[in-house]
Amino acid sequence: MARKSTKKTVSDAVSRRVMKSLDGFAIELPSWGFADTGTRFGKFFQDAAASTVDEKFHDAGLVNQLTGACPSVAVHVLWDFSDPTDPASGRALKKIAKANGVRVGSINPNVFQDGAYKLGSFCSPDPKSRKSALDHTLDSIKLGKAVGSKVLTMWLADGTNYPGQDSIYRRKHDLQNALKKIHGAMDKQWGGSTLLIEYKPFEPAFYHTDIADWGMSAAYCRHAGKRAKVLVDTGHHLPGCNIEHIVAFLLDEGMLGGFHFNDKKYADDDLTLGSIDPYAVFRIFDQIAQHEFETGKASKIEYMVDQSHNLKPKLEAMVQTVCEAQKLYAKAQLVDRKALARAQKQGDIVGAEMILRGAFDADVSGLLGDWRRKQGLSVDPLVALRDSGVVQELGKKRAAARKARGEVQSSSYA
Ligand code: PSV
Ligand code: MN
Repeated sequence: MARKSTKKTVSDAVSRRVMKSLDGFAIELPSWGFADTGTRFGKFFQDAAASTVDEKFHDAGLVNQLTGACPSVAVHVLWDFSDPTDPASGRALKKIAKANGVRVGSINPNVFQDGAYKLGSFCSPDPKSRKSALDHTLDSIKLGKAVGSKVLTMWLADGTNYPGQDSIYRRKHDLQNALKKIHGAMDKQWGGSTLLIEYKPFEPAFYHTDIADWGMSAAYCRHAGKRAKVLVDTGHHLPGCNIEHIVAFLLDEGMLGGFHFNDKKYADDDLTLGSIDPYAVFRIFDQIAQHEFETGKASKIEYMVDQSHNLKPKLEAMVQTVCEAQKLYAKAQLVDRKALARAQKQGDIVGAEMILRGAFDADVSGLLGDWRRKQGLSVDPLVALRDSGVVQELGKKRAAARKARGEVQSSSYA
């Protein structure tokens, strides 16, 4: 079987199907992805980085305008709400989102930053810290309702640094109880909402992490209740981990809730999607499309970006990631599922792999260009952004505004 180029082989019917599936492919942007971030060794500031909530939403709105694929923005409760205990601040944020042509998406409580969480949040040995984490999350649920969001995303930094530091059993039970209460509050107050539980193998905890992998996350979801689902942050896996297998397994269990997209060379969420291993991202989308093919129905999956990209210009990094996600998603829709099933049945390993590789290697730029033209967008949003000079303009404006506010954080690089 010769490998064929899509330009010649994609029929009108396939291209219509891919275009239709792109219509339904939305990716949420993280408000924090537009602000300056750093590493524990320091921060490198960018003149054009957003430093206010208005600026974050402005930038998210711009990425949505350029890509046509990002209608919502994930928010971090302590970083984005003027008063996290007051639902009125949620209503104010809703207005800011609307003014920028987007809406508020998933709500991320912050139970990792405060000194009270030094030994953990819901798992802390200190009941006061556990209570403070729960109170904050219950407030976050009220905010979620006030902004009209439907998703609460929980990520905990909880864990220990040394063997013997704490009882893993006690911590597990306290976390189960807290998640049950959170789920109960969502049930009562926030109809139709989903609780996403994220996992991470290490950092900031370096001996054990209370939700270290997808299996633990799924177990906590089951303890919490039906609306709890697993969130897969692509960066949060140890090297060599087969993420698409996890995705397929969770889908089959009805436990996959969503993604935080990014890439990594080692382990964490610092690089832009597909910058290291685009084939791995394609294989994730392939499993999702395969699940749809086998079950005849699409699963509800929240696609979100969560990447630190501390050196790339924020807006460019974000547009790059969204375009990369669309490209790899489109390629996965090209897999000839019936031919793949035949090859699998015959034990034709090479033939089956060629079907996948053929789709991955296919040139979908024409298809994506057609889709974008149909939406009235530029065929290459990244080039459009770079040609517009908007990053430089924002850099000048924001650097001047910071100076006027007396903030000294200019970088020698824009
Ligand atoms: C933690 O590393 C994480 O992936 C969680 O999703 C947080 O909400 C986010 O990053 C904060 O930067
Ligand atoms: Mn994440």
